[in-house]
Amino acid sequence: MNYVELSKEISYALRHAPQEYGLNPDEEGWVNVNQLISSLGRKKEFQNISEKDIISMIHASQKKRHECLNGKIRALYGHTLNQKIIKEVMIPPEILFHGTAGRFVEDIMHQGLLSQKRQYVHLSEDLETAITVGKRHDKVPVILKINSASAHNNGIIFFRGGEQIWLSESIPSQYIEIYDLS
Ligand code: HQG
Repeated sequence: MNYVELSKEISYALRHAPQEYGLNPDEEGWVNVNQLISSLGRKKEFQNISEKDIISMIHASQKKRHECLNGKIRALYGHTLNQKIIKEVMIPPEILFHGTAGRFVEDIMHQGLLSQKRQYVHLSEDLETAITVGKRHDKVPVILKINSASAHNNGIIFFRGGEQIWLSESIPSQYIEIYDLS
């Protein structure tokens, strides 16, 4: 069983294209796990997948991207669906990080951090996750430090994503500074 491929396929289905898989996420993004399994089964490589395999895949992953409970499964973050997924509002830690590409920094410092194609801005509690995320966009990423306590005090809403991941509305540039990695 290739857990990475399974994880990517499930992320695609739950974050971006549930209709393609005949799935109808509820307002928190949950779908019926058996419906997902039968839809995945149309592809040769996922023909014999069971709920147990999916749970093992979630546990094997370093990043908690999905949650499977009581016959249902959801992606914890990353959604681009039109239907906005309702997340749990929470008080963020004092500081959060965001890894990005150098070429985006000027715009970010003017417009703030925007969610772009996704439903929320994605932030992380730890530097390491931010660096990994930034490397998806740039060989030498830029790390932004977000003054989340101050943003929260001024009414910006934060939500819980995965274990390391926080979600938020747009973050105006006054709360953002470049973090010196050296
Ligand atoms: C940038 C992965 C110009 C932003 C990760 C980012 C994450 C701006 C890019 C999750 C901007 C969007 C999401 C502005 C933001 N001007 N660029 N005003 N505001 N940007 O992929 O946060 O591994 O949609 O800096 O771990 O990189 O798949 O978001 O570079 O948690 O589970 O626009 O995806 O999770 O890129 O990554 P993305 P992201 P998984």
